[in-house]
Amino acid sequence: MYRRACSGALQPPFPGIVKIICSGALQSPSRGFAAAHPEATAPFGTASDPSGELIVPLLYIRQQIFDRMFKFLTTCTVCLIILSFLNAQSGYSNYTQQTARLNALARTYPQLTKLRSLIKTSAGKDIWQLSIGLGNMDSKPAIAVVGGVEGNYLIGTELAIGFAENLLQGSSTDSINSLLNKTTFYIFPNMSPDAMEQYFAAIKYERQGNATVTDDDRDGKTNEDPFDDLDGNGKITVMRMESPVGEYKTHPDDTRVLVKADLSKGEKGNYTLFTEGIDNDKDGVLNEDGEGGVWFNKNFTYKHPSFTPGSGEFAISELETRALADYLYEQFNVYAVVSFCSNNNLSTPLSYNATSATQTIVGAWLQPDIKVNTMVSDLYNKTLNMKDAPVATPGGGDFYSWAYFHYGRYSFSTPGWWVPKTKPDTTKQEKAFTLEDPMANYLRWSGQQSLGTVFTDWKAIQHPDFPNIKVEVGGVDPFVMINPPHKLVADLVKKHSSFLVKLAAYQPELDIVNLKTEKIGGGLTRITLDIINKGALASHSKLGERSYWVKRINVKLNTLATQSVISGKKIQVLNALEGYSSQPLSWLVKGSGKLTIEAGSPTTGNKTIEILL
Ligand SMILES: [Ca+2]
Ligand SMILES: [Ca+2]
Ligand SMILES: [Ca+2]
Ligand SMILES: [Ca+2]
Repeated sequence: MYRRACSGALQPPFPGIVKIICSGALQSPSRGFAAAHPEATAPFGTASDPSGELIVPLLYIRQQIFDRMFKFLTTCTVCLIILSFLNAQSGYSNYTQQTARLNALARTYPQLTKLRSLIKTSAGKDIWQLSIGLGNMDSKPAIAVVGGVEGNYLIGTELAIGFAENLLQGSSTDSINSLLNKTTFYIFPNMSPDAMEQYFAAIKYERQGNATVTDDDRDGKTNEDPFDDLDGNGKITVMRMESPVGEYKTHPDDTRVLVKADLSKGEKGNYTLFTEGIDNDKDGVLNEDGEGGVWFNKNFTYKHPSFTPGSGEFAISELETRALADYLYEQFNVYAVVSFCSNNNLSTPLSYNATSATQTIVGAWLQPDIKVNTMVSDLYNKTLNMKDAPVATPGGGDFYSWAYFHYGRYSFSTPGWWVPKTKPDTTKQEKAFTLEDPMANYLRWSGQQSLGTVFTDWKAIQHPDFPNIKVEVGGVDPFVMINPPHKLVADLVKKHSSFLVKLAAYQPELDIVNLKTEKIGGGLTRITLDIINKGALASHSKLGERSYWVKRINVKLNTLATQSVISGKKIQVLNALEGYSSQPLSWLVKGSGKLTIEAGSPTTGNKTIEILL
């Protein structure tokens, strides 16, 4: 038996295992191997025939086995090194790697960080919150930084974790140390961990929904018609079907690309476009209900798109949306929310819409907040120096709109990266496009950047739902048009970190100046002073000023029992103080001795002065 094992079954499985490991099935090669070859689980020392007859000298066999084991382990090690190298090259961190990076920061910088799981998603993945600051973090004005707002924007999560890494690596410098003395950062790197893992899955597609099981088309069945990888390339792209009444035609300068035919110019389309797949449930619609439940960026309260796929049964229906909203509502010290997703008011600021802004239910940013947006956008563009960002209108139920309209804070959002407008490379005989199109531009750019294969060429398939019609599968890879090649991530992290640090320097900051006390007879003293905002941002957004849930600047006179305030309020609440502005206040106080005046709010910090009457 052993001879058989040695000369036959035992020999080939070793290279077999190596092959399995090399091809990526790392989890259970030994289990698979053992199941397929139970004889190989026999201890090596029992190398004897059942009859007890030794067929080959034992030492020789041991040496043979040792040699093979050594070769096997060496090959495994090489494979693992190659795998980890490839992994490092491919770049984007999956959930496990994100978790490891955050834990590493918490371990390395215990004095400056607090890492906790805000909540677990329905799939059991932690929503991490990394708070960075000094001392009592919740008592200082804060910026919330949120990534994974959309599960397909991996760059957003990289920017959020990368910012934390950059900030903490610089924490020994005086400038970062004094920043952390004044400002707290609440970082939520990935609000869509269930969806984001689709990037790393066997079949890649841009997913935004979490693991909540949903019936997207409300037919009583769940996940009954997902995408189908018809060409077996591990990616969900698109299908084009020839049709005399199709909406699409090929791009005049790049035949790989389809563009909408312009009916107003008398153009005629000849293709209909679908996502890749078949009609699994035969209801006449393709891929209408696959895996992927509720979208984080569709589940918030402002203009919640109820009854649309991905929005949830009701606003804030999901564990992670609820947890974040609940948490932030209690954090009165947050003055700005910076999120990374398709929504964008950083590279291009919003413009004032008087009609919507003056409605009873405010439908657009208020004018003073638009000014702030313009200023912050200017800071962003000067720091990033990236042009031609795509325009995106929030789709409702989105986090960025909630942060302004319902949370009442300055809300800034950016995709973090977009495909630059690309000039033709004349050395490659490229010509200027006669028709501007994002995909054609992307393919030109990726070609010039030598990014390798990013487009699956159109290939005809037999489609069961469209017999006798020419259907082709192909198209640009998922993710690549919204997430940069990983080699660009470090520079983007550096620039966005710089932007966030500069934004913190715009923080509202309260002070009390120009104090004057005048004795006016009769034991009365007139006190005058200016409350000023030394920061560039207003103490609160104008919209926040209207919110009962935002804590405005409170000014309080603490008098002795022998003192009384004759005129002026002992306690008063101020409206938002614009950036670099002041508000004069005065009181008439009767009596003598010490009194203190306190002014402050969670977003501006506090200031106390002492006066001797
Ligand atoms: Ca369904
Ligand atoms: Ca495919
Ligand atoms: Ca269907
Ligand atoms: Ca399908």
